[in-house]
Amino acid sequence: MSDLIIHGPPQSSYTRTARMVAIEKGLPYRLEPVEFKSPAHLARHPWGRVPLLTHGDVELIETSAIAHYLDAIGPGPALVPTSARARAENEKWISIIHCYAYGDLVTSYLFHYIFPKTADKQPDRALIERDAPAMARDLALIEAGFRGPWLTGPTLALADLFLAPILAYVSVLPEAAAVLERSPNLRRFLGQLATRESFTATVPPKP
Ligand SMILES: N[C@@H](CCC(=O)N[C@@H](CS)C(=O)NCC(=O)O)C(=O)O
Repeated sequence: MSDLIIHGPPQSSYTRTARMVAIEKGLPYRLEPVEFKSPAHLARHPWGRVPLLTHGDVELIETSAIAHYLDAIGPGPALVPTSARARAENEKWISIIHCYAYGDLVTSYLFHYIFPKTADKQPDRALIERDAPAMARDLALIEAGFRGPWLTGPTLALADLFLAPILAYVSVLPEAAAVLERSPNLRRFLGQLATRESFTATVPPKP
């Protein structure tokens, strides 16, 4: 089989999703860095995002496409549920994470902590207080949506691997930790992840 290369930094939550899918599917891969917004990067991804995937003559962008490709080629257990309802819910959660939750949890809330724009480089409390309610609302909706130990039911699915990196990132921050205290499904979910190689082998380095 051709080398499988996932291009992206280990801090990137979407790159972590692609790596987790590869590991869950039993696919050896290599992680390669990307020179962000370089001509080579923009030639592969005109919007300048990560991850990218190279597998022989297959070149892919967009994490959902990458994840579905890896699910189709890997020998590990299927990560797309079989029942019509769970299949649709898997796509629903992936779409919700792309369209709403990634923005609310990561680029709004989390980024106030890891990329503070204040002169003293301390998190801006006013911005955190402004954006924490959307993060809390999203986590509450996800908590209420669990259909079993995993988001879509009894088995791990792609949607779980989109949720895992962003939930892990925010779970250590105080406003999100307070939501988790009243969210047994999300806490159990984090506990289950902690036992999986796909999660432990992809822990991002400290910012
Ligand atoms: N729709 C893209 C989103 C990927 C994405 O936003 N990745 C982040 C890193 S987790 C990124 O590349 N950020 C760089 C930027 O926004 O300039 C996908 O699903 O792959």
